[in-house]
Amino acid sequence: LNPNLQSRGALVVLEGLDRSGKSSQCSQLLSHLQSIGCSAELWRFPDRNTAVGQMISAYLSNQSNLDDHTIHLLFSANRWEKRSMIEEKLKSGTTLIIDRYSYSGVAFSSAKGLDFDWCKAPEIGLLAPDMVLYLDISPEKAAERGGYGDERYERLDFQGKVREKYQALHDASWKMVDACLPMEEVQKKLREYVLECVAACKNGKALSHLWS
Ligand code: NYM
Ligand code: MG
Repeated sequence: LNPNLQSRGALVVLEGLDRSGKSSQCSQLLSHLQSIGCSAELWRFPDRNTAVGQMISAYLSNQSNLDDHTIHLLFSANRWEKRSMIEEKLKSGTTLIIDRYSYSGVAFSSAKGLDFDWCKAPEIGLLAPDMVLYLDISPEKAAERGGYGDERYERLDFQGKVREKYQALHDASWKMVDACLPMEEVQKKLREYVLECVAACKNGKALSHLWS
């Protein structure tokens, strides 16, 4: 172990279409990490608890209307308001599992027709995840899972566009997991990836920033 390297927690992001199973997988991951004595927390974006988050929540539940650019920037602001807390957590040795991050921001807004690079711009400088786990599912299969809710974006045709945008965003650092495998198998794969990532960060892997 190089003594100049800082041991820290890992920043792990789960992404995927609505009803891809992210939230259940995230909570199982958290329980697993905690059960093996790893300090970990589960966060999600949007974080609906802040003032900005409440505006986002009202928009998603159709209680308010906002210009597409405006809501995009609010989603981004919601990450920026948590940026320093994320950094503190990681530096204190806590691993963060985050349900959605900047990739959701870009995929959902650009699927509406906003310029892809314009959508990426406000995310520049946020902490880059150490690992992105993408739960891959077709919108048709996702819709079979008890159907979508009533929130904005939860429509089959739109989810298809979001998936295309995710495909444009993903790079070699993403781990693609077939979300149609049995839940336990998805969880098994996710655990393997996360443990690998936690070990790398413990051994001094440096933090980086978007978009890297
Ligand atoms: N969403 C989420 C965005 O449009 N932009 C973002 O930056 C983020 C983080 O919010 N359909 C969308 C994706 C989801 C919706 O998220 C609510 P969830 O995880 O379903 O509560
Ligand atoms: Mg949802």
